[in-house]
Amino acid sequence: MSSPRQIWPEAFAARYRAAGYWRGETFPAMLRRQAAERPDAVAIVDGERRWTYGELNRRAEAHAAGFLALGLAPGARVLVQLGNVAEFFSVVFGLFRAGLVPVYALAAHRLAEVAHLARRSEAAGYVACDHYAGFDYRPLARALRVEAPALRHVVIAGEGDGLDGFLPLDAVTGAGPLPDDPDPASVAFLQISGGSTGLPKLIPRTHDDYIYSFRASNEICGVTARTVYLAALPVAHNFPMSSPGHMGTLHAGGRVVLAPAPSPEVAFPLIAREKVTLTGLVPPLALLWMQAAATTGHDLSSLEVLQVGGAKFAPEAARRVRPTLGCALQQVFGMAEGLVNYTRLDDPDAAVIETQGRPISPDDEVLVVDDLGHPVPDGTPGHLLTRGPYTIRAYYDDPAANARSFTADGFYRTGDIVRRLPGGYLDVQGRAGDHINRAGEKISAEEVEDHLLAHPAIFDAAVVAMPDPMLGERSCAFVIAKVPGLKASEVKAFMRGRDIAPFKVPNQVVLVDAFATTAAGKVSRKELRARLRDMLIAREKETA
Ligand code: AMP
Ligand code: DBH
Repeated sequence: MSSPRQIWPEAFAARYRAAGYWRGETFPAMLRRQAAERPDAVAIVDGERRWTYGELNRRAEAHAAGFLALGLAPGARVLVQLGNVAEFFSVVFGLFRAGLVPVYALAAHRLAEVAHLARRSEAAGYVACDHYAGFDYRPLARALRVEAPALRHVVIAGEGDGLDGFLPLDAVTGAGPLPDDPDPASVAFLQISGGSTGLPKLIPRTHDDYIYSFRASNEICGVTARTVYLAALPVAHNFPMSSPGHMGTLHAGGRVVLAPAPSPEVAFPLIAREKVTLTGLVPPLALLWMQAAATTGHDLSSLEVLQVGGAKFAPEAARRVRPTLGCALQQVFGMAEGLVNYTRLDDPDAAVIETQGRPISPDDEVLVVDDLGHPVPDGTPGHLLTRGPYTIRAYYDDPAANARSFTADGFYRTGDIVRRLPGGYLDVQGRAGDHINRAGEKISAEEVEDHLLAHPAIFDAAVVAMPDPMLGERSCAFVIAKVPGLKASEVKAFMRGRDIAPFKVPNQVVLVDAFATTAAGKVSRKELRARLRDMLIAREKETA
C-alpha cells in the first residue's frame, strides 16, 4: 500500500492557497523557526523536566536520524502510543522531520484498538512508554507483534527488557544527514476518529491543512508566546492537540505543561505552579473541576479561559464555570476529521452558554439537512454536513466508510444533529444515532440531560434509548447523585415539574456510581446502552 494521501479538488486547493490558509509551512519548519527565535524559552514542562525549544528541536532531529537509520522508508507509518510525556513531542517532531507518518493511538487504548490501528495503517513501527498511568505497555507490544506482523520495530521510552528486541527510545538517535522537509501538501500524520460507532477510522491530515486549523485557532483563542497551555486531556486527542491545544501553543512560541492525569488533584497544583492560562476539558471533567474548585487551596487565578468540548456541555453546567472557577468559558465543538467551532471570547454570555460556537474559517461550508438531504431552515434541527480548508475529503484506505461518510460533492457527514442559529452559531442536539425515537417523537438526549442537571442533588446524567415493544424506543436516564439517597421517583417528579413535553420525562431512571467513558474521557453511550441491555435481560430472567 502506498503512503497516505489527502486530496482536495484542485480548484479548492487553489482557493485555500490564494486565501492564505495553506501557506506551505510544515511541522519541522515550525519547530525550527521557534528554536531559532527563542532557543531558551521553555516549550514543554513534564514534571521536573523542562525542555526549551532548542532542546526539543535537537532531540527531534536526533530521533529523525535515528528512525531513518532503522531503514524506515519515507511515508512509512509509525504507531505512537505515548501518554502525556515530553517524549511524545520529540518523537512526533522527529518522525515529521524524517518524512515518516505518526499514527496517534491514545494511551488508554488496549490490544484490540492498537492492533486494529497497526493493521489498518500497516505500521512498520510502534513507540510506547514502558509504563504509563499504571499500565505496562511491554506485554501489549509483545502481543501486538503477533497481531500485526508488518510491525518491524518496537521502540520503548524507558526500560525495554532486553530480551524482546525492543529498542530503547534513547538509542533511536543519530547525527546523520536529514532529508529535505516534507512536502507541505503531504500527509503529516494519521489522526483517529473517536470510534463512538465502532473501531477508530484513520484520518490523514496534511501539514498545510492542520497547521492552518491551529494557527487560525490561535487567533480566535488569543494564544501567543505568553500562553501557558495545560494538556490535561490525552495529548494524542485532536482537541488538546489542535484546538488550539499543544500544537497551537508551540506554533505561537508558548509553553505546554503536561498533566499526567486530568483530575483536579493532579491538575490544580500544576495550574498554580506553572501559572497556566488556558486548558481544555471534556464535560464530565469540567463538572469535577467545578466541584473541586469550591474547596481547593490551590491558586487558580492565572487561568483565563477554560475550554469545554468533545461532547455537549449542558447550559446548566456552562453557567457555573465563571462563578466556580473564576475564568471565562469557551465552548469548542470539533472533530478529528476537521471542522472546529468556537464561541468567541467577546461573545455575549447567552452565546457562550447556550451554543457550541461557530466555525473557524470563512471558507468552512456548513449545511444542515433533513433525512432526505434537503436543507432545513435556520433554527430547525438537521444533519450537519461540512466541507472546508481543514476538513478531510476521505479516510485512509476505507472505501466503505468513505462511501457512507462523504457526499458526492465532498461534504463530510458529521453524524451530528445541530440547529443553526443567527450568525452561524451551532447548537448541537446530539449524535443522530443517540436520539431517542419514542413512537416518532424525537428526543434529544442532551436536552433531557440538561434538565436533569438542574436538580440540585444530581451530579451528572446520561440519557439513552431502550427498546420498547409499544413505543419502539423509550428513554432511560442514568444518574449520578451528589449525595446518597436520591430516589428515581423524586427525579421523575422533578422532571414533570420542568414544563417540558411529557414524552421527554425519562421512562426510567437508574442511579449509578459512575459512567463508562471512552479513551478520551467522554461518556460512552455505547457502554450505557450495553449495560441497559444486560439489565433488561437480567430482569426478564427474574420474572420468567
Ligand atoms: P471524535 O470522533 O472523537 O473526533 O469526536 C467528534 C464528535 O464529538 C463530534 O462529531 C461530535 O459528535 C462530538 N462533539 C465534539 N465536541 C462537541 C461539543 N462541544 N458538543 C457536542 N458534541 C461534540
Ligand atoms: O471531540 C473532538 O474530536 C473534538 C472536540 C473539540 C475535536 O476534535 C476538536 C475540538 O478539535
